[in-house]
Amino acid sequence: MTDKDQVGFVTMAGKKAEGESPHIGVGMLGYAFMGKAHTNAYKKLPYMIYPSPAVPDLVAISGRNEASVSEAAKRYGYKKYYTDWKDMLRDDEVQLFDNGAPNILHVDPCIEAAHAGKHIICEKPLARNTKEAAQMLEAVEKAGVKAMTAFNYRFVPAIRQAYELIQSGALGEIFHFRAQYLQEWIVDPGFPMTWRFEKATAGSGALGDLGAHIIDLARFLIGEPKKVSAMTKTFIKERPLADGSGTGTVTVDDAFISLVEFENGAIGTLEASRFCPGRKNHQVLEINGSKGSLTFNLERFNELDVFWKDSQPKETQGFTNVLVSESYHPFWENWWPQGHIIGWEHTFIHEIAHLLDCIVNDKDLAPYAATFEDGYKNAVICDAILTSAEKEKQIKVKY
Ligand code: SOE
Repeated sequence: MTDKDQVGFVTMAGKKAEGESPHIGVGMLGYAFMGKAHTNAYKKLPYMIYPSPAVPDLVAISGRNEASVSEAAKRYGYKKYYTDWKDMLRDDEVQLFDNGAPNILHVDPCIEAAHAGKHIICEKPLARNTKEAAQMLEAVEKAGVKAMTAFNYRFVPAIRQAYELIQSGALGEIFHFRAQYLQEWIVDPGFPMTWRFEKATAGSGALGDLGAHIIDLARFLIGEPKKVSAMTKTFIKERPLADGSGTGTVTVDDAFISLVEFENGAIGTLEASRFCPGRKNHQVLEINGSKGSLTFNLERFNELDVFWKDSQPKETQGFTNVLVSESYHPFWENWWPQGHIIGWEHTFIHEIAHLLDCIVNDKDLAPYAATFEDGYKNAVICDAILTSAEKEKQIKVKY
């Protein structure tokens, strides 16, 4: 028996021959946007990340509608399909549960998966609120499974590079973290009701959908927030129902803006909205420290702008645009020659490769990936932002 065999769940993984990557059976819930993005990563990973920490086997996919889920199984290459996620979680071939379902379907399936001893990757936001997130965290801690919250932007090479620079002290004392996550796709009042517009199904609106990402990046890059004060706004309160039978009431925020004070003394702003015509997937970060500044724009995925205060004569000082695509940049050892750029889909490959490595080699997901604890803390901050907006006062973040 090797050391790896002792690591509980790894014993469940298929092949163990010398020099051969173990196999891990994947069970996916949901087949829409995130189901597709994650499946794409499982398929590419074994031949792009070499040697792959593990080879994902697409065991099963689940969803309520049999016609759609069977078609998805065929299209994506899953061996089986289930119309009830509970049946999928009873399948012994499934070792890793991937939850790409709408927010309302995060809590029960993840808790059930933990009880069944499956490792988990769950889409963000981890839960609709703090209470659910706490239950999920407790379940995975008790089960001792690896549990990742899929905050994929931690796996953008330029963002990991920013993390490394900040950790090394290159930016000095951090004064500011400023982030916006702006999109345009619901500005049309004719855009129909979906689960994303109801508190009961989504938890929150732009806050949980987009804000959760920049909250996670703030915690990853800068540290823990101490206090928040915020404003939320719902611009369009009634939307047409998708079946044309009338209108439904929007019960979540369309946008939020928050001021944040961090434990380390930095201050910042966070803003998210899906009402910004012209902004497609505009996630912009700026970090200012005593020795320099960094800025990143998701729509310029491969680039990081840096300014070093004392590195040049003042006459030629300015922001430098760095193309993050060298073999020595984070994640790049597996990709193309310099300048042959990568994109959004690759964040999922990096994220899942890390998860598989942590599963088969019993490593910690933190600090590089968001755990369920990070997902829980994120939910606490989202709830603090909502409370602040509702009560019109500053709220202390208490985990
Ligand atoms: C839609 O607003 C969305 O797809 C989010 O749900 C994702 O989390 C984000 O990465 C991109 O935008």
